[in-house]
Amino acid sequence: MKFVSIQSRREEIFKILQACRSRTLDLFADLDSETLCKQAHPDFSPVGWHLGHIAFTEAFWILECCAGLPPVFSQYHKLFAADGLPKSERQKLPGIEVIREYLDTVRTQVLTYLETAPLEKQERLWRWLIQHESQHSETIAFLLQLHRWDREGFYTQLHFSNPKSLIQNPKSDEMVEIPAGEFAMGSDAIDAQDNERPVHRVYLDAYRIDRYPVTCSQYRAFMAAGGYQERQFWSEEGWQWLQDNPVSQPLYWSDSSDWDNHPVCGVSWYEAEAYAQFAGKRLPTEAEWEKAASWDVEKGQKLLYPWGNSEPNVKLCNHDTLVGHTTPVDAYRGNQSAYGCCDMLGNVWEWTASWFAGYEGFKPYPYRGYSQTYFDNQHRVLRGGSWATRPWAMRSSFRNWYHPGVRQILAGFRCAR
Ligand code: AVJ
Ligand code: FE
Repeated sequence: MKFVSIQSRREEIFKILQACRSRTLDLFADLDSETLCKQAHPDFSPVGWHLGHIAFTEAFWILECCAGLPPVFSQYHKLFAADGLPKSERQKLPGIEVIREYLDTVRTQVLTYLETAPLEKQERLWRWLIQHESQHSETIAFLLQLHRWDREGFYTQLHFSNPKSLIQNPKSDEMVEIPAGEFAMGSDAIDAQDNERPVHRVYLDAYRIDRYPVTCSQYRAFMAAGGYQERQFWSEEGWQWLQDNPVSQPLYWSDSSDWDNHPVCGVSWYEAEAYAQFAGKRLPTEAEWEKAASWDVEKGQKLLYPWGNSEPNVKLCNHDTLVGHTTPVDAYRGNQSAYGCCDMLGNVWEWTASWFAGYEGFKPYPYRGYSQTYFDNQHRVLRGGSWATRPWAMRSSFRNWYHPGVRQILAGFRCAR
């Protein structure tokens, strides 16, 4: 490991805190007060709540726990704490100016504290906090999409300028062969979440995995084959889910062939499972996904990102709400993994077959309810990040998790065999 002075790490954290905040606030530019306070869906809080919760979390961990400062805006603690009120009671919110004032007041104190904070002991917490905001920022982004979609129909506003598919017909059926062997799973880096730790060796038998995420045109074939009507494609649980949630297409779906090379987006885990069954494939385990994304067998090394160790940017993948919707699965040159898998980070989250669970030796951080509460065999792991994922929460070892029935998140999938 190369030595990085505390001072330059302080500066880096300062820069990222500010960059992350600026991306969050961009989402609220000319947002009306009704949308701020309204639930887009009963499973999710209003976007204004997420914004206040970002301020609350920063104040709690940095100002109260680290700096030992007295609480600020304590009248809003119950409202903006994750365990304060049920989601349906989070709609009576202060105005955007007040929430902004809350954010700014906290941030000013936080930056002052950062100047002298004992980073050698706290760096992990600061980096966790940045990722906490990043994740809420993504949630805000897809909730705003849901609101827009309710108002005007999601696809009317889209125009496909850039980037385009590189080739007319990406061979989206192609699979990549991953030979048997060990790889290093997880991360012990300073910015790793508790659920990514510790790094451990995993042996996998040979398998094949799709080179690209499943596209809309592939998924259309499933629909045309009676995908949503035929019992045979669905597991027992999946069929039950379909009876309880009678849908006939992904949530973010368009019939237009303009979308053919885009990844399917807005499917539950059960729909992904059914498609895989239809295709004679299965969903990859998260270990299979991570090995395909990150292992460089020739170097015997794990890479941070499929393309190597350089940070995500606009030329490498569709992320950070820079495009604002999905892009063709082959639109980005040079983002393939060492094994040759494409479009693994950004664009759409990818459902995996795995239940969310702690790796052996798991230690909760910074609190039990961050990850461990969800090791309950009721959450499936997603990998890779979406078009709305912030760069600070996107890497090959990053794990996301949701109930298998959730469709509002920006999720697609790829298959394995
Ligand atoms: C991992 C994205 C499911 O947003 O509920 C945010 C992350 N945890 N605050 C969520 C999280 C606490 C979490 N997800
Ligand atoms: Fe949170």
